[in-house]
Amino acid sequence: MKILIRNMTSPISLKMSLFLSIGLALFTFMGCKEQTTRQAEPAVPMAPADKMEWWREARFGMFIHWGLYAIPAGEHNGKRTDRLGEWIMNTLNIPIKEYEQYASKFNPTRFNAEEWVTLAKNTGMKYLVITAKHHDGFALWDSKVTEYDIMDATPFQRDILAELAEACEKNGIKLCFYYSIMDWRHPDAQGAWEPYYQQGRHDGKVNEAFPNYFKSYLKPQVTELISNYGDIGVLWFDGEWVPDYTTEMGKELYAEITGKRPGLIVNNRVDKGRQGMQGMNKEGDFVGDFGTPEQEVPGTGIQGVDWESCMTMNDTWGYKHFDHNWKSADDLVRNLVDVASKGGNYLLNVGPTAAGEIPAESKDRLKAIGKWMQVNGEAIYGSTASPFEKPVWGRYTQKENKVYAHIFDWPENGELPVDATPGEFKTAYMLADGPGNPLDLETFDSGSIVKLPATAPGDVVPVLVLEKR
Ligand code: FHN
Repeated sequence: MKILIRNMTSPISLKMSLFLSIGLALFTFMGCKEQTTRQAEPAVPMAPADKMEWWREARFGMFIHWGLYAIPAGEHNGKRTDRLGEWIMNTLNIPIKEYEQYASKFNPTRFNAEEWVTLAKNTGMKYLVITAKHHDGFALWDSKVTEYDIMDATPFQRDILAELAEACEKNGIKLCFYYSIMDWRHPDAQGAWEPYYQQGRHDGKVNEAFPNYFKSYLKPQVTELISNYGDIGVLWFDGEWVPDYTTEMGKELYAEITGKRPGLIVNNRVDKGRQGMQGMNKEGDFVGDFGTPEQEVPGTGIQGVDWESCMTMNDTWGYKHFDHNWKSADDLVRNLVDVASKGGNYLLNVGPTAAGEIPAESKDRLKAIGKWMQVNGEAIYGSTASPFEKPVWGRYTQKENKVYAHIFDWPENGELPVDATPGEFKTAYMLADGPGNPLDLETFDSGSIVKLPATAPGDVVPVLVLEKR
């Protein structure tokens, strides 16, 4: 059975809204009836018409992997990990007590929420997903269910998430939180036989204590995140693969979260929906509002559901001081276009340093992308997947009465073959030049040719607009 990921026609969303409206009606009735005995509970606000609207319009967001792992930055006691920076506790088998020492050293005095948020905004990103708690269990906010957090365990003692919430609110950026279900520190979340879970190394024994971690720690922390930081946009779960976390827990968590915050978007990793593949598992009924292919752009997108491809700029999510394998800004722009041409969102990662700075290499790339987005953002925001097959020279996106041709390879003869039925398009022009500079558009039975300007513009991916009649 197809995955019941939320979309406008999926039974789950129709059932959910029916359930919510009956629930709301009952709630209101009961509230009135008992008005004399107690103040009616505030009715659960209904999800907006479609909670995904802002997300589909946004198309482009910033992922931030930041935590204690930025201190070792890939190297602990002189030993380097060749894996992900944020996995160092696990890949170098650092005992919990030893790793915890990093908390007393976490003092990111150069952290400036306004700087990070305006960098995302100037890049053309519309939302920001930060690792509130990654697998190591350290909380970047003042959590009431643990001392292992930024306020109680570090000399920094500032609520990072609160500062980001203020900066996001001020700059019109949607703040979103990443939360890891897997927790290498909490005593009830450990594998039955080893201090940490490793993919595929769980011995199959059920960890009887895990439900307690789920109920008395994970849920209260999630409630803190969705209640204390204003109008957050997305709850981005991860680490769902641990065997002790069940699809029943996922469904329970999804229902509780969306019951409290009907407008909140939750990714498919709240459940077991991506098992076996990074994208969407078409088997079984899983909950979640969008699919999460990672470090890849699915060849033809993921049909029929919302999805977001998350990607690093080098090879690690969390900062590693010796990872210099940076993707070029041009490649990052082409990735963004590729994802949008298939109807997806692009979540591009930065891994700030222990001092609280986004690496210069990341900032340089973000500035270059921002320059491209300033000219061509119209072809990305609110766009939907190409109406045509992928052309040899680039990609298409579409929005309202326009098709956008993103030109990766400028034709030497200046003639761009475009898919079109005779008479489909009334005009063609370079987005950068505007409709006042129309180009010759010749239509034949087999398609159309646009005569491009003699020299390719300097832009990494020039965009041609084809306007429908
Ligand atoms: O294990 C994590 C990893 O550290 C990183 O957070 C990525 C980002 O999506 N998610 C998991 C791997 O799938």
